[in-house]
Amino acid sequence: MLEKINNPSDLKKLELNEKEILAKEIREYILDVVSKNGGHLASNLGVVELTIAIHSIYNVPKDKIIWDVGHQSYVHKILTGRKEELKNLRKFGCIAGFPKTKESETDCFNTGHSSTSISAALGMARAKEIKGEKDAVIAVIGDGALTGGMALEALNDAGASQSNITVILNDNEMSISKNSGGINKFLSKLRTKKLYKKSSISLKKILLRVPIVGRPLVKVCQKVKLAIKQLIIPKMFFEDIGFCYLGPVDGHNIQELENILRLSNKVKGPVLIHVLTKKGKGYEIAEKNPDKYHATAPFNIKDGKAKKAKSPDYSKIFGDKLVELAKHNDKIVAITAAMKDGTGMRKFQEKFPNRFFDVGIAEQHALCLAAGMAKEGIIPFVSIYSSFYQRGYDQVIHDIATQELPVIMCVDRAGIVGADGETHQGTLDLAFFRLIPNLIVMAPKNFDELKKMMEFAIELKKPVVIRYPRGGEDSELWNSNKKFEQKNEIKLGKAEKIIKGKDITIIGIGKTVSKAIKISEILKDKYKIEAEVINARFLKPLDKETILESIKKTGKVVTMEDGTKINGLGTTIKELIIDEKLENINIDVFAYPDKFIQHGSVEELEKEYGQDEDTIVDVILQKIEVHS
Ligand SMILES: Cc1ncc(C[n+]2csc(CCOP(=O)(O)OP(=O)(O)O)c2C)c(N)n1
Repeated sequence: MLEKINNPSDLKKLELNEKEILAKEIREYILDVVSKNGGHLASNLGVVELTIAIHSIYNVPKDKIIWDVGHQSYVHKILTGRKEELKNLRKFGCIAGFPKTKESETDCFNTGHSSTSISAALGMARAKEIKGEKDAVIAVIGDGALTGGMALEALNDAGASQSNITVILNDNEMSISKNSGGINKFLSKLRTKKLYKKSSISLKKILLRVPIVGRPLVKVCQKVKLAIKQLIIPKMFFEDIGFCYLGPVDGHNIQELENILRLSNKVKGPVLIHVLTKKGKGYEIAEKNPDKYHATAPFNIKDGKAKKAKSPDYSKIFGDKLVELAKHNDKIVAITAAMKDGTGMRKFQEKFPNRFFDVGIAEQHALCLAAGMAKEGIIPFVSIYSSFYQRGYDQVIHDIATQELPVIMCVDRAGIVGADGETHQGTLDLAFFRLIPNLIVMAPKNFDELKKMMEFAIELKKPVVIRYPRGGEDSELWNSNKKFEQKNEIKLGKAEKIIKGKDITIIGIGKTVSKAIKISEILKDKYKIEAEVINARFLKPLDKETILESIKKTGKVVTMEDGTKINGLGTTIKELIIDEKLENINIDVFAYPDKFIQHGSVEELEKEYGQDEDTIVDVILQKIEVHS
C-alpha cells in the first residue's frame, strides 16, 4: 500500500481497510528508519491513524496543519511526498526531524519548541478571516504540550474568538515521561468518558435533539455544540472557555477519526477534538517504555537495545552529583520542565521525591518558581536545555537577576546538539546570558569541573549559570596520564592557565578547552609552536588579569567557543582588547556564524563551520607565519 502513496490525493482514494493496511506499513517503515538513524519513535507510532485521517479529510497545502513540537510529523512527511527522503532522516543536508516550511509547502509552520501550535493556528485563522478565505486551520497538540503556558494563553484567546480553528488534542497521557500537573488530572477525568462513536452519537441524532430545525446554520451549530456537550460531557473546562469539545475518540480507529473530523467541520467557531492514542503503538517494546523510545539513538528492532553502548554524559554526571549534594544539604531542590530523563534528574526524583518538581513544559514557571524558593532560603537547581531557556529569558532577568536571587541555572545541551537541528542547537545562551546584569556565567571543561562548579554555585549565593554540552567529556584526554597544570579550585571570575606558552594564546570555555589543548599539542609536536592555553571558566565575570597578561606576552590570540560569534567569549575578549587600548593584537574568534545551524552530526557541523581542529590549526599557522 505504501508504495502507492506519494501524496495525500493517493491516500484519499483508498478504502478504509486499505488505510488500515497502510497504517501497519507506515509503522514498519518508521521503525526501520528510526532504528537506523535514531529519532523520535514513540510519538510517531502513536499518530499514524490520526495523520492518515487528517490527510484523508483535509487538503494541504491549502488547509493548514500545525504539528506542535513537530517531533511527531514523520507520518505527515511520508504522506506528503517525502517517503524516500525519510530514509535519510536527520542526516546532514537531508530531511529534518521537525516540520520545515523550506522543506515542503505542506509544512505550513516551523515547530520544535513546544506549545506554539494553537497561537500559530489562531493567527492563520484570523488572517484567513481578514482575507475572506475559508480553508481549515488545524493545530495538533499533545497533552504534554498543553501544559505549556503559551498553549493555555492561546486557548484563552481562541476560546473567546469566533475563529474557525480546530485543535486536535492528541492525548497519550505522556509528555516525554508521564505527564504531570492539574491539566493532566483534568484530562484523565475526560478519558474515562464514553468514547465517541458515530453509531452511538451521530450528527443526525444530535440534530434530532435540536428543537428548532431550519434556523440559520450558525444557530444550528450552536445547538449542535450544546447537544454534543450534553450528550458527552455535562460540564467541562474547554466548553466553558468557548470551545466546542468533541470526543474523546479512539485515536487508532481511522473511521471514527474521519467521522469526528467531518463533524467538526460542521461546527462554527473554535473546536477541540480530544483524541486518545497510545505512544509507541504497534511496537511493544516502545509501548511498554514510551519515555525511553520518545527519542532514541539507533537500536536493534528485535530487542530494542541501543546499537552503541551509552557512555556517561554531562546530564548523568550532573544528576549524580546533585543527589550527592542533596544528601548533605536538605535545602537543595531539583526543578525540571518536563525533562527529568534528559537532564539526568530521575535519580533525584527517586531519592528525594519531596524535593523534586516536574512543572510540565513550563520553563517560565520553572524559573520563577525557583526564584520564589530561593527567596525563602531554598537552593534550587533548575536544569533546562539551552534552547528552551529562550522561553524563560524574562524570568531569568526580571525574577532572578534583578533581585540577585541565588538560583542555580544549569544549562544542558549547550552548544551544537546535532541531529535535532536548528530549533534545538544551543548556540545562543552564552550571548543572551552575558547581557544580563548580576548573572555569573560559567562553563566546565570536563565532568570533574562540572561537579566543582556545582559545589561552588551553592557557596556563591548568587544567580549563576552553568552551561555544559550534550554528550560526554573528552574522556581520552582527561583520563590520559598527561599532566596539565590544572588549578582545580574554582574562584569567582578566575580563569585557569592549563599550558604555558609564548607564541600564541588560545582561550577556550567549556567543551572547547579540550580542543584547545589538543590543538596546542599538534602545534608543539609538528611545528614547535608554543601555545599558551587558558580555560576561561567564566564568561562573566571574565578573568581580565590572566587573559591580559597572556595576550600582552604573545600578541596573538585565538578564542574558541561552542556558540554564536555574537556576544560570546570572542566578543568579550575583543572588547577587553579595545578597552585596554592594546595595539597590534592579532585575534581570531572561532565560533558559529550569525545563522540558525541546521541538523547533522556534531563533527559534520564543526567541519561545515570551520570549527574543527584541522581548520583551526591552519588558521593559527597562517597567523604565526604572517606575524612572526
Ligand atoms: C519549550 C520546550 N520545552 C521542552 C521541549 C522538549 N519536549 C519535546 S517533546 C516533549 C513532550 C511532548 O509531549 P506531548 O505534547 O504530549 O507529545 P507526545 O510526544 O506525547 O506525543 C518535550 C517536553 C520542547 N520541545 N519545547
